[in-house]
Amino acid sequence: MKKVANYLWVALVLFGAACQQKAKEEKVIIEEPVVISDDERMQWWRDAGFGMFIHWGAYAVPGGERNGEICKGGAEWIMDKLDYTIEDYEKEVVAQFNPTKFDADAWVAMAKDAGMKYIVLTSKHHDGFCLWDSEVTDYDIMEASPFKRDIVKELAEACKKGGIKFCFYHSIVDWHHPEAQAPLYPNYNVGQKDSTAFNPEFPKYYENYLKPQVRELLTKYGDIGVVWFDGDWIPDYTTEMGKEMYNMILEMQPRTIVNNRVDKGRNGMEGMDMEGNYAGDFGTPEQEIPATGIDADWESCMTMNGSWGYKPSDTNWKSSEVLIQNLVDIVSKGGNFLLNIGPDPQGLFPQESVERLADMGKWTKVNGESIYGAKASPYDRPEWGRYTAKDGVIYAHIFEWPANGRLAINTDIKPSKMSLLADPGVELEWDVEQSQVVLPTSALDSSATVIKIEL
Ligand code: FHN
Repeated sequence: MKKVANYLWVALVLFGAACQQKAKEEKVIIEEPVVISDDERMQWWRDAGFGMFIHWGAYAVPGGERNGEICKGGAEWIMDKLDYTIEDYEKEVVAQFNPTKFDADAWVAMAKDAGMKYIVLTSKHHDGFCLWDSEVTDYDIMEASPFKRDIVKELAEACKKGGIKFCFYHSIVDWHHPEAQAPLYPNYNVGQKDSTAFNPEFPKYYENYLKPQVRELLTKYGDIGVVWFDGDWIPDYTTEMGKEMYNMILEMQPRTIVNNRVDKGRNGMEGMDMEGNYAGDFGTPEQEIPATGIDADWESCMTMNGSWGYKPSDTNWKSSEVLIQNLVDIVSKGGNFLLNIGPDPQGLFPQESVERLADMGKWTKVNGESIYGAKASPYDRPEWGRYTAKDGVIYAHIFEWPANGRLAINTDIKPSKMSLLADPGVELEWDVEQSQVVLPTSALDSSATVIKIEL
């Protein structure tokens, strides 16, 4: 009987497997379109709070100087500011770009150690030179420079390996592409010289060059966290183009985030959109922090000295303390901080940048709980620093240590427990009458000492 049962069991199992196989062959699996809510798409970025901007390209070779003349402003504008012809720029700058010390893994390690959660690399800046192996042009790292390595590919792979998001900056302005040049201005897009003039060739550049290059960047290098457009100001680029570009990106990678410079809504350097219906997921204040909190998604981008591109003559470096307090100020107002590095022509971060990244990393390792996933608090900004809030906890960031060792906090805050993120084992005394915290005699971190206030 047992043997018969066994045979029967085997027959049943074989029959079941055959039915499953048949069902699979017959079942038409319809891929449901990926529907992701904006909140779901934005969540990692909102929680990240802190990213690295990297302005790097052939402009690192002159470093803002040509025949002894210093380019005013950002060194990445040298082609325009020091009036290179396209031919001279190709010969004197692009053909000399050979950053043999470039090490993507080392860059990612420094970003992670600083507490940065994403990297935005200039794939192409206004000079039009492409840092990836483009099928659309030979004016790229593989053909026009002696380096012949795909920088975008190497950094995208290093980010994936390192577990941080890879994002790219892309300039709408292009001073090299023949169709982007206007007969009205000898060499380049009219946009940066005469913002009223139009370039009749621009629509061809948009269709046959700009969109195809954005498509190939979204096809060749895996998941892209953010597409960070720039150069939205030129009159040739229209809001219709911007909206079409935004939709194209989300069709290709539905989880990608796009800044507001994809369209025409940005209100200058303060970076938020004007009234109206514009594409783009976050505002982009540049070199400034909004005076008050903004109840919308926004990211302040800033340089460490005064130049986005490598500029050794610019020694006006912000201190680590200022950079840490900028990070806290921005997160306390509901924004992200995109802090820039301008690597040198060998592919190395300037030493001043390396030191500041290390200082920020020391601070975020101890106090990151008050930044990542934290938001603006509902309380008025205190004189002595900033509040952030997360999961029912308030974080008080003390920039100025009170001389009397007692910190007046907002009377609406009703603490149940208070401790120092830098010394969590010590519970702080709370003077209910005075609504004051009794502090240690001196600050644990001169940039910002953080108190965790559990309500
Ligand atoms: O012209 C660019 C500049 O070179 C730099 O890339 C900044 C960074 O966002 N954006 C433009 C100036 O607003």
